[in-house]
Parts: sequence; C-alpha cells; structure tokens
Amino acid sequence: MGDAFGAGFEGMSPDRATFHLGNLSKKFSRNYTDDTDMTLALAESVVQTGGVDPEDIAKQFILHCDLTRGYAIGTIKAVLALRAGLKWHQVGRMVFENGSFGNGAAMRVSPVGLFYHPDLDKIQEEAIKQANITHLHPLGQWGAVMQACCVGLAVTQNPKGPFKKEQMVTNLREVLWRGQIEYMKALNKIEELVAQKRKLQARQVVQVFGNGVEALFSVPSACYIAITYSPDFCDAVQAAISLGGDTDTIAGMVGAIVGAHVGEKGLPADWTEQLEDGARGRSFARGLADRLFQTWLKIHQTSSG
Ligand code: R7I
Ligand code: MG
Ligand code: MG
Repeated sequence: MGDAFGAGFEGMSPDRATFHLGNLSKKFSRNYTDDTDMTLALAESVVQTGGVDPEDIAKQFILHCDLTRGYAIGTIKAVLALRAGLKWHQVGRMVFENGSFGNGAAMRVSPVGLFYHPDLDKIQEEAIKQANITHLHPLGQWGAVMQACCVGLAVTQNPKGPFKKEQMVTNLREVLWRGQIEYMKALNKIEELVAQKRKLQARQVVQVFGNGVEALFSVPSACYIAITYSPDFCDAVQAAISLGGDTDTIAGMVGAIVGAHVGEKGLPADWTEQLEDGARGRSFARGLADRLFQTWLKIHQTSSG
C-alpha cells in the first residue's frame, strides 16, 4: 500500500511532497512498483518452499518480475541475467563490482520478517540470504536485516496494546551490532529521538537519516517514521511520503512495519479499495498473505506440538 500511494511523489523535495500530500486522496495512480512486485515474488517462494531458497526465489524473479514497474539498473541487469540462464549466485555484481548498496533487498524483505518472527537470529540470516541474489554489498544486506527485523518485531508486538517503541530499539540493537557500524549509528539517533519523544519535521528527517535509494539512506528513515507514528498507519505512510526522494520505497517499508503491527483491521479500507486489482494486485496479495500465515502456522504448530 505504501508503495502504491508513495509512487506518485518519487523524486520530490520534502517541501513539495508535503505540499502535494493534500491531494493524496485523488491525485495519483494506485499502481504498485518494483518494491511490491519483488515482495510478492519473494513471498510466493517462501510459501512454496517453506523458507528462503535463493534458487527458487530467482525462479520467481524470472517468472514474475515486471521490469516496466520502475526497477533500478542493478536489479534490472540481475533479473535479465537470470533470464539469460545465469545462476542466482552469478548475477550480484553485474553493475556494481562490490555488489549493490541500493535498498532493493530491503524493500522486498517483509515476508522474511513475518515468516521467521519471533526469531531475530533467523530473520538476520534469511534476510541476508535473500539479499545475496542482487545486493551483495554489506550496506545493502544489512539494510535488509534492519527492515526485516523491524517487521518481525512489529508483528510480534500485541496489536491491541500500545506500540513499545523503546523495546523495539533495544531488540534491534541486539542484532544490528553484529553488522555495519553505520546502521548502529543510525539506531543510536533513533533511540535518542524516541527517548526525547521528538517528532522531526520531514526536512529534518531527511537531514538526519536521508531519503535516497541507498539502503543506508532509506531504511533508518523508514524505521524512525514507523516507530514514531505506529500504530497510526495513515499518519505513518503520509509522514514517509512527506520526506520526498524515494517515496514509494520508504512509504512501502513504513507500511510493512506498521501494517505488521496493526494487521488488516488497522488498515484504512478506503485506501485498500483504491489499490490496483489485476493478476497480482490486491486480491492476489491478500490471498498470498493468508497462505504465508498458514505456512508459518503449520511450522509453528509442528515445532510446538
Ligand atoms: O536496489 P535496487 O533494486 O533499487 C531499488 C530502488 C527503489 O527505490 C525502487 O523503488 C526502485 O526505484 O529502485 O537497484 P540498484 O540499481 O541495485 O540500486 C539502486 C541505486 O543505488 C543504483 O541504481 C545506484 O544509483 C545506487 N547504487 C550504487 N551506486 C554506486 N555504487 C547501488 N549500489 C551502488 C554502488 O555500488
Ligand atoms: Mg519502486
Ligand atoms: Mg523506490
């Protein structure tokens, strides 16, 4: 939902995006972009294989990635190379020799957070595993870890209780210290702002955390916004869009985190109705979410009984 609502604001400055937010209800298309396209492909693979299997994910990418939906160059080349017959572990350096540090592995990772919650160690491992197909750079990988952990922690919190912001920061710290120092620095800033109960203006959020296509300049922004505005889904997504820049992705990641906490009942029905409903549109996505939950349930019932 965040992806489809945010897409029309891509590349705007925070001031311009904030100005146009007044038209959110009427002005823009509700078509999803590459963010959702890849999320659906990953979720489908998790359901079919019962886990994260890069070979099968690559198969889903080959079958379902619609490269007209706003993909960036690194991922386009990787998918084309897969279609040309290369293996999943051969396509991660097609454009960037150290691997991509774009936010593409983070934007699609929410099924991993949902599927492996509440096990943060497993979320870390599997988020990196799925990132490795297209995003081998540690900043790309750990952006995916941070986003997946946010989703996993949000879905673990009681949807009826208050959103435990400090708890979420503490739990994130337990994982992020193992990875890239840059994400720990961003988490420290988030912690400081949460402790001060400060809601930054859009322009300030961009100054502190960024709004770009790089994982480091979008995942911490999404995490800060989600923690600050949860459980209000509409406020959170609008705050994400108001940052401008990579709006589809930041709003998509925020929506995934807050949505994981509030569940379907917490989503605005009038927004949901506006989403495109083609072959892999909202009805398909809803059914896939159910199948993902059923698969999660089966595994957890088996392991607990
Ligand atoms: O990460 P990726 O799939 O892009 C996702 C973004 C989201 O905003 C989507 O909504 C869509 O619009 O695209 O694709 P990549 O091409 O791997 O990374 C995105 C961009 O990050 C690249 O096109 C580069 O501009 C930049 N980038 C790098 N630049 C220099 N060196 C990523 N890695 C590098 C690098 O190593
Ligand atoms: Mg996109
Ligand atoms: Mg984007």
